[in-house]
Amino acid sequence: MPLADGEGITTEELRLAARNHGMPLEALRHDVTPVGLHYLLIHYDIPYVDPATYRLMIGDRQLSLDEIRALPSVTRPVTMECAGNGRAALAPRPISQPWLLEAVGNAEWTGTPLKTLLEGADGVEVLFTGLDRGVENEIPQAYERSLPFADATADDVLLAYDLNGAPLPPQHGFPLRLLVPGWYGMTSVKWLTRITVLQEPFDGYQNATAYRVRQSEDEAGTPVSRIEPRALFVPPGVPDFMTRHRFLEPGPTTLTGRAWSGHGAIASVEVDTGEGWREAELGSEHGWRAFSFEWDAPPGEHVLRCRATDTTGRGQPDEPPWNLGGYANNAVHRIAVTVG
Ligand SMILES: Nc1nc2c(c(=O)[nH]1)N[C@H]1C(S)=C(S)[C@@H](COP(=O)(O)O)O[C@H]1N2
Ligand SMILES: [Mo]
Repeated sequence: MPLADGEGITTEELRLAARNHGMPLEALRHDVTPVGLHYLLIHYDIPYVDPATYRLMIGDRQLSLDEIRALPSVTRPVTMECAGNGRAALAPRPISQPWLLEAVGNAEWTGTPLKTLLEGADGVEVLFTGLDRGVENEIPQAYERSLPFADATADDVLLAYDLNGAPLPPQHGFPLRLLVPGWYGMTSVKWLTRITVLQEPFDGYQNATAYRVRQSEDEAGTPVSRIEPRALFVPPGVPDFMTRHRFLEPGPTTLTGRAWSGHGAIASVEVDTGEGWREAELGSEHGWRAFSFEWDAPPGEHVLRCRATDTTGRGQPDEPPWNLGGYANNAVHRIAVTVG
C-alpha cells in the first residue's frame, strides 16, 4: 500500500528497518564485505536450528549437515542485493522494508553445487522451502520460492554453509541456504529445509503475489528475477550527523565505488561531477567491480552521479520507474556535496 509523496515513515517501516539493517555505503571500500556489515533481510523470525539434528530433505532423501559438508565444495564471491533496494526513494513510497541504497553486500560463500544433487531429476521448477514461518497479507506460510529448473541447475548455484570462511551466522541462514548468484536476494532461500522438484509452476505467495513488477493488484505483472546493473559511490568526504550531507576539501580527490549486474559483467561506469558524463576507470573484479574517477573538486555545491552499463547493454535510468512493490529501482546514484 503506497504512501503519498512526502508522508513520514510509519512505525511499521521503522520496526522493519531496525531488524533488517543495510550495509553502510563506506563499506563499499572492502573487496569482501565483513559479515556484520552485509545487509540483512528477514521476512519473519530467525529460526533456532540444532545442527546435530538438522536434515535437508531432497524429495525422499535426507542429508545431514556432515553429509552435505563432505560433498565437493566451491567458494565464490557473490554480490547479493535485495530486490527492494531503492524502494524508499519511489514516490508514492511502497510500504515495506524502506531501503534507500544500502541493501547490498559482497561476500565469499562456500557450499556444494546444487546441480550434482539434482542429477537424474527433471522437472519444470524446483521449490526451496525455509524453516521460517509467518503470515503475509493474512496468508500463513513458510518462506519458500521456486526457480525454473534450468536456473536451479545452473553451474554457479550453491547450497551454501560458510560465509567468509566461517559457518553461516543465524541471521544469514544457518546451517544451510540456497545461493543463486546474479538473482535478487529473495531467490536465495535461507534456513533451507526442503528441496522439491515440481512438474508444474509453483503458485505460492512469494512467487505469484510478492516479487512481481506490476502497477496494480489486478495485474499479474512479471516476476522479479536478475539484478539490474548499479554503480554506487563510496560517499566522499565527511557527513553531517543528521542529514548525511557530505563536506569535502577543494582540490584533487579520487571518487571510488563498486558496480555490479546480475545480467552480465560490468562494461563501463560513468561519473558526472556537473560537467557531463565521463568514463571512470574500472578496477579489480571480485564479485562486484571497483571503479575510480579523478576529480579536481572546485569550491561550491555539487551533485555527483555515477552509473553502470553491463555487457548486455543494460544501464541505469535517471528517474526510477514506479511499481507497486517498489522492486528493482536501479536509478542513478546521486550525492550532494559541499566543497570548501
Ligand atoms: N527463509 C528465508 N529466506 C530468505 C528470506 C527470508 O525471509 N526467509 N529473505 C530473502 C530476501 S528478501 C533477501 S534480500 C535475502 C537476504 O539475505 P541476507 O539476509 O543473508 O543478506 O534472503 C532471502 N532469503
Ligand atoms: Mo529482499
